[in-house]
Amino acid sequence: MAWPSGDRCRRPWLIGPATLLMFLVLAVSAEDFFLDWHVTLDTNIKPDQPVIAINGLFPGPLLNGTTNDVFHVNVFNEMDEPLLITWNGIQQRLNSWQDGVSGTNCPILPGENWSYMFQFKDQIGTFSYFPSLNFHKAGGAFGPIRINNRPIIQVPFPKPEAEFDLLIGDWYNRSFKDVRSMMSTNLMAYNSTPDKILMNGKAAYSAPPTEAHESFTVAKGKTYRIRISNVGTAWSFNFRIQKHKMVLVETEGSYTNQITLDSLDVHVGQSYSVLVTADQNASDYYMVASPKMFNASDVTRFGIGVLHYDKSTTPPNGSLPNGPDPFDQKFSIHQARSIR
Ligand SMILES: *[C@@H]1O[C@H](CO)[C@@H](O)[C@H](O)[C@H]1NC(C)=O
Ligand SMILES: *[C@@H]1O[C@H](CO)[C@@H](O)[C@H](O)[C@H]1NC(C)=O
Ligand SMILES: *[C@@H]1O[C@H](CO)[C@@H](O)[C@H](O)[C@H]1NC(C)=O
Ligand SMILES: *[C@@H]1O[C@H](CO)[C@@H](O)[C@H](O)[C@H]1NC(C)=O
Ligand SMILES: *[C@@H]1O[C@H](CO)[C@@H](O)[C@H](O)[C@H]1NC(C)=O
Ligand SMILES: CC(=O)N[C@H]1CO[C@H](CO)[C@@H](O)[C@@H]1O
Repeated sequence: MAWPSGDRCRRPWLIGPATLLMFLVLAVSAEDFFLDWHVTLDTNIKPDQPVIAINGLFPGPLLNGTTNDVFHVNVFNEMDEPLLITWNGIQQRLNSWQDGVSGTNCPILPGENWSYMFQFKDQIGTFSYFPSLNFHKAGGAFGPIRINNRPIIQVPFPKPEAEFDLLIGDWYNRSFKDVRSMMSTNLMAYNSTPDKILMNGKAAYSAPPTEAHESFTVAKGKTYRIRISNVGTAWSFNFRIQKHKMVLVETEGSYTNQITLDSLDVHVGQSYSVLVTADQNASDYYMVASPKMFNASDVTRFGIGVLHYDKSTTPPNGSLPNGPDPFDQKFSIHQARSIR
């Protein structure tokens, strides 16, 4: 892999007169957030190989802001290779050099730091960030982004009891460096499949008990917003919750027509918000993400988490909820077309 360096890589001035004016005008209502992020290779965090952690966290910390807020993220690259982080879906108007992709941004060299500065200008919704160079995404450094409405702007559904970020992605049971080498030959790149699916960086419920699984605690009768992003590198997945319906309300910055779903297809890079009401008997229920275009009988590769009712004393039981046939492309297309 090549990345620009030296003269080709001079950084443009951050603050021109126009940008300065923009920030002065908006300073009235928007908030500034100043964050230090230390990006490291972490060998202590499960699952099984060095993961790329931000401030010791995998997935990385939540960026939680409101429309027009300004984020200053000082990224310290404490890995042994160049790094960039991209803010997937943030529009970066007049600000493309903050987007963190090769070509508009210089890589942050090992041992160096660089401060991103960008605004959630006129945006709302659910997004994610991830590292954009060198297959780092297969190792971590991704995380959730929430842009909340300003208080005077109405949200088209009642305020949920709580919100959960749910980053789901395929995962290889080896280091991202090995995965990267593997992907450099066509034969391997086309024929290898991920080994499993993680939910918020955690293994499946069915994995050995030494590996934590994801669990969301809910109260019977209450409604929750789950913000789902596909942070994987290869697999689309179908997401569903045992015995529960989901109401789709938002995707990547737009509120949608509210449709009730048994399951939702999420392709790589996409984000959705669904409302889930805890309207079943107090129990634990499976949350499942199964790969598309892959033989569904191999449940060892599924992402499996738990929706836990706070009064529940029973572990999840019964069979995993069925999704559509993973090879049924008409289902995917029809679902995508029904979202407006
Ligand atoms: C996110 O920000 C909103 C708006 O400031 C706040 O109400 C909410 O509590 C924050 N959530 C988290 C998890 O930080
Ligand atoms: C690197 O971090 C230091 C200390 O926080 C800060 O003063 C400096 O502006 C940062 N450099 C860049 C290029 O962001
Ligand atoms: C990795 O996953 C594959 C299945 O995709 C399995 O055959 C192999 O044993 C796993 N290796 C390790 C070290 O867990
Ligand atoms: C809750 O449990 C009761 C008794 O076991 C059963 O009759 C009822 O159908 C259950 N309700 C739901 C929503 O599953
Ligand atoms: C799916 O896998 C099962 C068990 O591993 C196998 O019996 C079945 O033939 C496979 N189906 C397809 C369509 O490959
Ligand atoms: C999802 C499901 O079937 N949950 C059941 C697990 O077992 C308890 C106790 O038998 C039932 O009450 C739950 O409904």
